[in-house]
Amino acid sequence: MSPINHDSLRRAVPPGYDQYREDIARGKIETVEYFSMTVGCKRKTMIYIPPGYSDGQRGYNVLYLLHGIGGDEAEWYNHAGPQVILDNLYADCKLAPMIVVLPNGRAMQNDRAEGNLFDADKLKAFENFESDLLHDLIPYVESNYTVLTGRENRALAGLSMGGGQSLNIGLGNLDQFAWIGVFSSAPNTKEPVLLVPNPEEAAAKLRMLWLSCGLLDNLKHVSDRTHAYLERNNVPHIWYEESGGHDWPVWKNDLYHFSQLIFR
Ligand code: FER
Repeated sequence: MSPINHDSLRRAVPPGYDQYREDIARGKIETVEYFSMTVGCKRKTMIYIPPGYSDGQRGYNVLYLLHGIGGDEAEWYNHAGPQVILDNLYADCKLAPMIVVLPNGRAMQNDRAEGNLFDADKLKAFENFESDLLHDLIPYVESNYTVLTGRENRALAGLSMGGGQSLNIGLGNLDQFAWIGVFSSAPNTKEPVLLVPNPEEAAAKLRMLWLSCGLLDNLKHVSDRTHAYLERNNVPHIWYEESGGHDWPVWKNDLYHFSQLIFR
């Protein structure tokens, strides 16, 4: 895979990609709870199960899709209707079989997006999520759904704070994730040299690293810095600068494209 810059993808979104279609099979999206040893309480996550899912089947890949600083496990659902975008893609045979887990990435007792979202303990909770994800949520998902459990069957992606988490956690745990998607990553993103201390290893292990950001995004310097380092150190990635700002049309567009490229 070579680094490519293709803003033209933006134009490739077909009209109606995010509109509810009457005549197609539907997946199911619901909220479930799991016990987190990391946080010491039950935590909520949303989960999208694709049309045709059945326990008897061989197993599904899993995409963990993370929210931003102002959100929680329902942020994607409330703003983007991911189940509509994904149902439409399944109807057009454009997705590999996957369930999509929409966790709450603020791993602390009160994980609601309230008060000052930049409080130190709340920012720390976005770091704590690494342990919640690896030791609590993934085991829960893998013991309650018919999913495949190899690194090549797991993707981690997210927007803004969740994009930073996807880089920090994903690149820090390449034995767990082969596919990483980063949409408009926030200043929680580690410095490149800490993120990828061993570029050769990252290049060998990654099946795909997608890095995108809106050209009008005030946080674009974070993505620029990451991209420049990856390029300089020959870590293949898709670099996608797109029209738009720090906003939902950008992230919906990213989900539409990224989801079609994983688990191939
Ligand atoms: C910051 C600016 C924005 C920051 C985080 C954000 C941790 C997150 C934005 C988002 O998730 O939308 O300085 O620092």
